[in-house]
Amino acid sequence: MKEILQEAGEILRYGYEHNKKIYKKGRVDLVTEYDLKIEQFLKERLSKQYPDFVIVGEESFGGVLPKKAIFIDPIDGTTNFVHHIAYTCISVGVWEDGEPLEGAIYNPILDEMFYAKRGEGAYLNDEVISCNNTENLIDALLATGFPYTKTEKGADFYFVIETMKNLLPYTRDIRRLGSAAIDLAYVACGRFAGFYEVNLKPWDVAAGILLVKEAGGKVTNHLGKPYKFGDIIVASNGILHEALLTKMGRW
Ligand code: 2AM
Ligand code: CA
Ligand code: CA
Ligand code: CA
Repeated sequence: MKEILQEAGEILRYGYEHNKKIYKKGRVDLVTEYDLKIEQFLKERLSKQYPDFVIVGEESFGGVLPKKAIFIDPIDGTTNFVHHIAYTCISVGVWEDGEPLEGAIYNPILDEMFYAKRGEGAYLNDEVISCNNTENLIDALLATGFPYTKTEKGADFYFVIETMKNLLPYTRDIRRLGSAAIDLAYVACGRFAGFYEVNLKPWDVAAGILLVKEAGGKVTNHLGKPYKFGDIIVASNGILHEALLTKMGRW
């Protein structure tokens, strides 16, 4: 899997340095020719390597979640990719019966390969990684993301504003890097103490969830219940998970 992501990373790195066709899927939702190219490349390579699994990719999702699925996000952080900001990656997560088995997140710009296999720990460029030991929110650097529906005063928008109001004064700071997969990888390697976001899709989190768990952290929904795709996601080093949930507010 790591070799496949490394090869896909070469396509991403080339696109990052060159002019590219950019399409709008929505008002602020971008897709480039490289999202499509990388998804195609991953589909071909992964379907040979994992013949029993159905590949579910952001740019070709049909609406059904198979029992044995490989969730791929060919470029997570497309807006960063387009604006030449280095927080952009390829994310691949292998799941069976609602449980993650294997996951990799590769940022080819920084050449950082995050990898985890169930029961075998989490790695960054072949070194073992673990979540940090931050105990108090006031010492915690957190990450979050904003949903696409940010102009409406709908539930998602309200969630963003309210959680920011509840958390920001009580933390070291909150980052918004623009790639949910990288945010989760950074919780796994201890750069962030926690991460939360509303309205993410399976391919955004499929690899990152396993990384955080294998690195000793915790992933739940906003109520502290086991995370299911579609829930608000809350990931942390585990130690400050309850404090984070409490301060966020129970939605
Ligand atoms: P994507 O790049 O694969 O679409 C972070 O909030 C998440 O939202 C990212 O994982 C990213 O996934 C997606 N995203 C990208 N551009 C966005 C935008 N302009 N507004 C909101 N979310 C965006
Ligand atoms: Ca997208
Ligand atoms: Ca994504
Ligand atoms: Ca994407």
